[in-house]
Amino acid sequence: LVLLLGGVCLMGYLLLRSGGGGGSEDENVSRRRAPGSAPMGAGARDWDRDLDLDLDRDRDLSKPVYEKPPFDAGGLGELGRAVKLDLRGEERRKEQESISKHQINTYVSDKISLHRTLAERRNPLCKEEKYDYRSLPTTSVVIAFYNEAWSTLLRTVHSVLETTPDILLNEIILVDDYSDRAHLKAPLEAYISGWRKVRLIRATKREGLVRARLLGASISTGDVLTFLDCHCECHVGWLEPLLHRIKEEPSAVVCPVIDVIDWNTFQYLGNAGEPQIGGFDWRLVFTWHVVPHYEQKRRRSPIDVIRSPTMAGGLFAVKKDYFLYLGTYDTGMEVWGGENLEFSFRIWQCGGSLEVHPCSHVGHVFPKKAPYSRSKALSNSVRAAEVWMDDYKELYYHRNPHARREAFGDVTARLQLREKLGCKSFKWYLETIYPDLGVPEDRRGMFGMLKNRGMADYCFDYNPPNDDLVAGQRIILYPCHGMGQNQFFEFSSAGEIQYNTRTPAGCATGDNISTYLSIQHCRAHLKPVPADQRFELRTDGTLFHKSSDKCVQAVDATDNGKPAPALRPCSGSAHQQWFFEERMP
Ligand code: LR7
Ligand code: MN
Repeated sequence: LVLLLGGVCLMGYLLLRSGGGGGSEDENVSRRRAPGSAPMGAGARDWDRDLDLDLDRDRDLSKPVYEKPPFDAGGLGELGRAVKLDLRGEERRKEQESISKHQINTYVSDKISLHRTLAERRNPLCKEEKYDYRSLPTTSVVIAFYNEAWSTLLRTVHSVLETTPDILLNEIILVDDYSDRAHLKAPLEAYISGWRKVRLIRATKREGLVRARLLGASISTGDVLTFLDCHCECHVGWLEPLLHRIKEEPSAVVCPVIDVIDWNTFQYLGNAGEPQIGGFDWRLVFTWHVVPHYEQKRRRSPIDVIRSPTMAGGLFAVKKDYFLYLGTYDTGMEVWGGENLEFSFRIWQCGGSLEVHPCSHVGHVFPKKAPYSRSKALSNSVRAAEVWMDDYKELYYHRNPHARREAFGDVTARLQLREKLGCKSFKWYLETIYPDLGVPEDRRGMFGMLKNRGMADYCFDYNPPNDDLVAGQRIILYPCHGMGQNQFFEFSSAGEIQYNTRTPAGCATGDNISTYLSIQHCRAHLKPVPADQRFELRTDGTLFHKSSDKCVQAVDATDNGKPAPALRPCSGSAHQQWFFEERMP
């Protein structure tokens, strides 16, 4: 391990505390009968007795590292309830200050017990699963943190200790990624000192989450590495399903269901319904999806694992030797972003599987907005594209022309890894693992900025009000920026004007009433393409909309005073002439 992680170890780290590491597991695993249990009936045969003792012992084997204090019915935020404080004056100011500092309402978090009990969120079938604790692999939980607030970090640690069977946990490894906040220095060390199974190591420079996690992994002793973000809460029974699946299939990388903890109220929003799986769009942004039909068919029970094309990145378990075999992480990635898609592609393309286990639930606080700069995400994504996406990386570059100019460093070692492991192509991955992702055609001259001749330097522009592609939002005209993204359109061979940077793809849709073009979900699966989404791009550049018998025209002042494309009687004027421009560096 040390050899393989050599690069990481060279960075140096300070081993601060090692509570428990090699401590005897047995002293905590009582083999006595539970108090009050009935004595064996006379005449019971030996094998009956053995069975009885076994069950008894297993009950003890699920004991957590530390018992959760009794549930406090009146406590703020207990059972994951929302906390809403009616604050005024100085207290209100402090609350606002906590939000602007952490992008999480840590004022509220500080008032909630670090040991709060969560309500049951699992499918009832999960509780019927019984595990043979002694045969499950052990794990090290690695939690990297950078400038995390006190109560969110410590609630994460307590929740792991209080929901994880002692016998399965080798240690929690906290990795401080060179934080500069005082509470994470001596006060943190003092707080955890004397705890069993909690170790704290510190990076000696800012490593970013990839190398920080690897630093933690490099001193781990468990069979399985379990990574968590530093603002999580584990639900009872979260770990067993992950380890059980890995025991059954050592090349499976398994994610818990990620429940949302509200950044403002700390409400725990999980539910027992079908979890979502991960995907991505052609900007290489991670997306969530409902479980597709073919996957539902493959599964035999609602508590079977769900295969997922990608993972969100923060929360997963992987067998340590398999993680090493797969080449851990790309250590050329900095700070935040991209590593989750890179790892997802690599897992699938190199013969593993990526799964979500419906019985494992972990809550995660999604902050109001990013609490630190994430500008490195671009070069990280480019590294992922360069190594794993073959020619499909062009689809990404077309939609992010600036990515092509990004200095992404050297990926030779990662390409060699791909070669060495004999990994499959991205085409295989798309066809086999993510068939639902629409693959754009990107025919030469038929994609990029959609520019008008009459209104020079104005382009089709689409800005969904939130991250979802909201059907019905109007397309506007905006000064061309050449950055792809929301000005990237493509004319498909079926005659659609597609907005397909995001998933699912949107299509320009015209109607006779408003005369404006809106983006709606493409309905091309209704062959032929529905008339309201069908256009003809003629050689003179006119975009003819057959169903309204009109042409797309650049109108500089629409009903709201702003320019937008609209359907008007065909005139052949320059305002009705369009062309695509793919701005290359
Ligand atoms: O420089 C850094 N050093 C760190 O140690 C930056 C971050 N970190 C730590 C950080 O303190 C945290 O514990 O790394 C962890 C992840 O950082 P977050 O919490 O700021 O990231 P996130 O939750 O916004 O982002 C998600 O995507 C990231 C892509 O790089 C990582 O994979 C995160 O782990 C991931 N989080 C999750 O998957 C939780 C569910 C969120 C979703 C969707
Ligand atoms: Mn996070």
